[in-house]
Amino acid sequence: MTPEGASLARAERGYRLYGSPDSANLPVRMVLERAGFDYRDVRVDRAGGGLDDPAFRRLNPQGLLPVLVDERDAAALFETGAILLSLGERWQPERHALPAVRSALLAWLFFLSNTLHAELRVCFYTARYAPEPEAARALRGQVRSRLLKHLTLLEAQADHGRGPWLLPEGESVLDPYLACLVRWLQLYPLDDPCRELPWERLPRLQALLEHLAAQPAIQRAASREDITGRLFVAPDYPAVDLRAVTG
Ligand SMILES: N[C@@H](CCC(=O)N[C@@H](CS)C(=O)NCC(=O)O)C(=O)O
Repeated sequence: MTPEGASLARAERGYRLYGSPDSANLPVRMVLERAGFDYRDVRVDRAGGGLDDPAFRRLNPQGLLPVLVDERDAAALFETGAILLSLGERWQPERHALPAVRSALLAWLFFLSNTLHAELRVCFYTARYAPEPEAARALRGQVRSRLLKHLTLLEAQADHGRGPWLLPEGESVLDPYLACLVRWLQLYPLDDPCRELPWERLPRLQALLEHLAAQPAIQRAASREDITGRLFVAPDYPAVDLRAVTG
């Protein structure tokens, strides 16, 4: 096989990750790096209308990041939770096959996706739900107190005494997803981030986040999105002009 043929064959076995710095593609990238899966990036120009591009909408009709295309069969997956489930099944097949572990994994994955992530989106895009500034401020305040209650539930789940992961059986796709959600809560929206979290009431989550942030694969994923410095606890912004990138 020629070198060109070899690299084509490699690319065909891998994934294509559609994303933008520090967007919902970040936990997907962390799992891709952690699992050692082959993938390449497709940068979507959020500020330049990339989410409305007809070719992108054919991959995700919602026009949201992330999208992951499996180049083995050209199948496109959207929704962070669905993508993570599919990667987790390939990365840790035994864990995903064990009924008791699978139940906990699915339950917490859906909680992260349809409760924590969905409510976080209300904080990011509050004007879509409450166009008046006063109402928007009040709504964001209410959602934030709910988010803190959700973190308390996650703290209790992490209190199993078996290590710094959400599941007692060990690391899973849940940990990077949770970590990125907690990161974004502290950083976005840019004009009203929630910089102070009550870490004294969240010691297990803090330990989990610090353990994850120390892993080379997680740091590699972050730096591929221009993120360096603190990742999850009192995190730093990416080294890009976010207003120019996200519009
Ligand atoms: N439910 C979606 C939410 C993803 C999401 O919020 N993506 C953001 C990037 S961080 C996005 O594309 N936002 C553009 C918009 O809402 O217009 C998922 O889990 O994939």
